[in-house]
Amino acid sequence: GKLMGVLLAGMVAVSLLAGCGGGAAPEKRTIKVGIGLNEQSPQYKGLEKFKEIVERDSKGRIEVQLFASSQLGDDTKMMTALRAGTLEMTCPSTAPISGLDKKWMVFDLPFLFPNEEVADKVLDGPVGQKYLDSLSTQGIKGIAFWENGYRQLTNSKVNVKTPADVKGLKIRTMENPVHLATFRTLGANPTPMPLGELFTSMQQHIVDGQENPLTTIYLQKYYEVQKYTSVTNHFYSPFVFMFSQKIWNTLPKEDQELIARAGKEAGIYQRKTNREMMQEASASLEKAGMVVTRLTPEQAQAFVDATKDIAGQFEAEIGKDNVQEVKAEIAKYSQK
Ligand code: TF8
Repeated sequence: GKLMGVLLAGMVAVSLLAGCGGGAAPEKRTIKVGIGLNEQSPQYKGLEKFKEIVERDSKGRIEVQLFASSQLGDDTKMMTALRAGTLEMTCPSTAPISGLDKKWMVFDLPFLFPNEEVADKVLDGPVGQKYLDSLSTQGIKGIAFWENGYRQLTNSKVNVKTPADVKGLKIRTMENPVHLATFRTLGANPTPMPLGELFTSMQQHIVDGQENPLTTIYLQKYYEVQKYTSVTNHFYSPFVFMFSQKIWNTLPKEDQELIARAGKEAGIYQRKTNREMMQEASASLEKAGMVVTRLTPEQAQAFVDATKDIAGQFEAEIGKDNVQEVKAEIAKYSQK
């Protein structure tokens, strides 16, 4: 009776003290995450997994709020918000990261990664980690590489099978010098613009085409305004799941660890989902009325040959060592 009461009171006092002292119980907090793609995308499915893990493992103490479809701005704008500390997280392609640090252009060189398994090994290995870590000098905490994936070319005018077919086409690209140079080399007229403006631009024939992974072409309904998809695999786009360094620095270590772990785990799920959904996308596009063209090995090789000088052209800007290092990693993981 009485003794129990005294003991309980003592325990309450101790836990209250602990709550106020140096080892403060972590506060409640909200993490906002913005992305460019819509809620059907594999990217969003990855975010839902992230939310599930963080909310479960923090027992609801951390709430994760998701914003799709460029509601919070395009990739570049969201990265600016991360750097300013006004948004916690986003997940851009590597392409716009080159606006902060040119060495990131290395991942967007044409026909760089031979397959997804090698991309995983390079990006999840020490070299990928080095790139993630280097973002801290830009005010960004790199959490993990996720996958946007191999990019394919769509347009409303011609069934593209060879580099010559691309000539004169107005193609929307991301804002990345390597992407622009690659399409210029192919004879296209590349026009960079944010993804949020793309659908309307194609509808109004401001551009003839664009390039994105098959899932995006399908889930963003580009088939409504595009006739031809050519499976060119010309770039492999990694995503980078990232956090505001400014906000990160205010988090207790246990929250940092939870977020980093959840971001990596969600990334494994996101890549898997991405690859599964990619399997269906081609048939779905055909059902929706698009002509989907798979290139013969000779046709595919013609695109590789036409863009083979791009890496050399950007070697100085990216840094010769950086290009060599990434290429050596790819070579290492490619042989088996
Ligand atoms: C693009 C990219 C985008 C993604 C997304 C906005 O073409 O592929 O779909 O970066 O987060 O802009």
